[in-house]
Amino acid sequence: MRPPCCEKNENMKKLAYLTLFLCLEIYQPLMAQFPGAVEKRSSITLKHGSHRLGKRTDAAMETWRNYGLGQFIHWGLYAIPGGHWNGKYYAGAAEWIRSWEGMPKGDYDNLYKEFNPKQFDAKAWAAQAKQMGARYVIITTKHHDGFCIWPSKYTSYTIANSPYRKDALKEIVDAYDAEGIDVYLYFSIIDWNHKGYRSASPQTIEEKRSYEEFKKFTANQLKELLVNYPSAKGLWFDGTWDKAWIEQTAFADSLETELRAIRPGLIIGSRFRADEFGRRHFDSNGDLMGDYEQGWERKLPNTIEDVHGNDWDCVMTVPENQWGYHSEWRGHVKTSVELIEMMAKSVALDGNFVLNFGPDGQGNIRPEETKIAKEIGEWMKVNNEAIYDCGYAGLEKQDWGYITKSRKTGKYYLIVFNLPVSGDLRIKVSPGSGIKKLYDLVEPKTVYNAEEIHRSKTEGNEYFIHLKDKPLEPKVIVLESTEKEKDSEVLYERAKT
Ligand code: FHN
Repeated sequence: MRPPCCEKNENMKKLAYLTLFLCLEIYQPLMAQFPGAVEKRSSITLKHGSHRLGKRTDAAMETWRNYGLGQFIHWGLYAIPGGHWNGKYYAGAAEWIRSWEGMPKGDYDNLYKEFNPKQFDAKAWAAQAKQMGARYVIITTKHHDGFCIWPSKYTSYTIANSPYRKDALKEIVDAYDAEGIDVYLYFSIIDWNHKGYRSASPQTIEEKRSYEEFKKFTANQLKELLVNYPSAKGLWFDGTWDKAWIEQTAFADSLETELRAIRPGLIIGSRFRADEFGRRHFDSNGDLMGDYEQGWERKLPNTIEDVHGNDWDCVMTVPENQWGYHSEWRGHVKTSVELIEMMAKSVALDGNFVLNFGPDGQGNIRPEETKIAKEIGEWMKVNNEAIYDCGYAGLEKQDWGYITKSRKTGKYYLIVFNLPVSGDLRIKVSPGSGIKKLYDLVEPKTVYNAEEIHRSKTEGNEYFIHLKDKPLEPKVIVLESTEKEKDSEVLYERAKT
């Protein structure tokens, strides 16, 4: 006879096996039926989580979504040392030089006395951005060093106290507005110049008191920016990863509400605040916090699944990791073709691509960046239709490049970067639809032979487009598709699978 405790253990084991069996039997076929199905997310009641599920559909956000290409500008005191100080080369990001070991903090903090960019011409910057094809700009109003390029009344560490004296931010906003380029204000929550700022959680009464002052200061500056620059369309936040800031859940949430009330339609990304469990970008239920995902910095998603149906932007540097001006770029410097490819990939995956520029201490945009802007601009001049107002096409990704689709006309754009040795571009259209017309975007007279293409059609709704010559630059082919064919054909297609 077995002791009762062993019997109990046996029963427990049986129950566990039965549960596992039932799970595998029921759950697996269910998941196989819905391959895209995500396991059920938790649904914690959150006070400071996401305030909206799904994409924003208002006009301001529609405009944002359709930009395609933007420009980022990092410009501040760090442009003066440009990655060097007292003959020493600092390899790290130039805009962080104040914090690099060996850099005398006092020297840096006095640089504002030298900030006098004699060659700064906001109109020339804006004209160059326009020529490149940028439809929005994100400008650093204040980076981590705390120096403000607008005359903030809440600190003396501003451009008003530099020899330049004038409001550079206003000059920039006015110049970009005049070119029809929407302006977004970059703002760093990290502020190395403010006494109350700290990265670790405040502990003592004094630390807590001064951090409260810092919070008030931050709120005042943000409201000041929105009031002083009423045409700005949004705020681009940075430096929000500190523990001290993450803990300010309720404060940041209510500040965001206040900022949105000041400027209806204001666009804020996912980098501003954390939920009550300290989760950033996505709250504890996995929902996006903010109007678009702001986590794609110097990297791109690979598949449409990676962006979870959200809006997003990618911010990219030309060299490896330099945002502010560094007089000596080392390592790989991206070419315009590489950057065009990143832009095409971003748009094909429903995002915007934002290219960074770091003007020098005199206000000049460096020649390498000017060259790249010019080359991208030349490509955009003739191919912008494949980028502007476009997004994910819903078609299978192909190795030769990227496919975008106009949200306005429904046309598809095949952006070719790597022509296969066969010279054939494979394209798989949606079930039930076909190809009405195919032609080169640049030379619309080059229409591809419809009959030939139709003859190439496979059972899997794939077509093969033969290109005689290898394109010398990223080439765009426009595909106009037929409306969905008769229902019976669609059903037939489906029945075969
Ligand atoms: O630390 C900054 C960095 O200097 C730069 O401003 C980038 C731009 O997205 N953001 C921070 C790092 O995430």
